Amino acid sequence: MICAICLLLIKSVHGTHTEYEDLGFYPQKEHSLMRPYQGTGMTIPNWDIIGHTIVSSNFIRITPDQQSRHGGLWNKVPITFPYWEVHLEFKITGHGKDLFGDGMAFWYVKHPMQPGNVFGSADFFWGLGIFLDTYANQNGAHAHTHPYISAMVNNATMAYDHDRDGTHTELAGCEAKLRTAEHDTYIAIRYYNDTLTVMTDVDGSGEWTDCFISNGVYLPTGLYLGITAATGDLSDNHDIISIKTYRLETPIHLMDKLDQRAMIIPHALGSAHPRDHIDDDHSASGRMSWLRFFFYLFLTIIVLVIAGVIGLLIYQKRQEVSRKRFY
Ligand SMILES: [Ca+2]
Repeated sequence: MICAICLLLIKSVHGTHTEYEDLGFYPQKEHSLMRPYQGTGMTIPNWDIIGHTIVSSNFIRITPDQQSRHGGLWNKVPITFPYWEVHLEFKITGHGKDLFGDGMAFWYVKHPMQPGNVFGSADFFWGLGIFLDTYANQNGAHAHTHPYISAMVNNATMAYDHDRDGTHTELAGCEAKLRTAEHDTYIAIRYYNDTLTVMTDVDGSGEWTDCFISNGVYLPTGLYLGITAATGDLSDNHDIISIKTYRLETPIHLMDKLDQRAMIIPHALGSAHPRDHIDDDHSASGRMSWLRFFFYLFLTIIVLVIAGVIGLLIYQKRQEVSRKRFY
């Protein structure tokens, strides 16, 4: 039974952000992270860190502003509810004026704590990745400029193409001037009713701005939240200040189907199909063999028609000869 209060218009206040949503927002402590980060020991309750990540009293530095660093901050507890919203306060800064990188990623994936080459985490992931890509690897080849935020939904079959900034597999994206020390910067990731919405507040306004809304996004329950970042030849400080996770009201029609949500294979109806050169060659050679087949068929018909005409002429000639002989 849905409690009456859950159906009320709920006002949610997130730091400086004030939102009115026709949704229930239920803060989830075990999926959130706020100062002071550390409990009684050196560990962070419910969170693990890997790589070059360090914890200070004011922020968690996923990578320092040094070359060839990678790090990660991973939630230890899987998300068990279908719909959620995460508000991430982050800061990307560094000594570089024009050249800096590589960026940061937000994850909702099956396998946490796996270092790799996608902003510090493993490729061929199972779930959702949101990339805050500060460096244009393929500069001039995109219709957008960097920093650029993009989303990718993967069922462990696709590779993130770093050299092309992931444009071949991206679900949606937006430009965002998210690299600044001037003011606080935030990103909100909402997954509700199989729709993925990403919003930013990177201009110090305290208001959310839509980055993109993508319908038809299917993500299972039981995956893990994480943040990773990486530097290469170029570098930046990639810092996390806070993570606030909310459970969103589960729609009534899903109440008796919650077990099935865990079985979903991650996919998105709006995803760009990965461009596979081998498949392209196959389809080209497929077209060629069809063309060849029709060419030979046409040639065979011509030959048969000519043979038929010649046969008919020979037959008529013989008939004529035999008639002459008869008379
Ligand atoms: Ca890039």
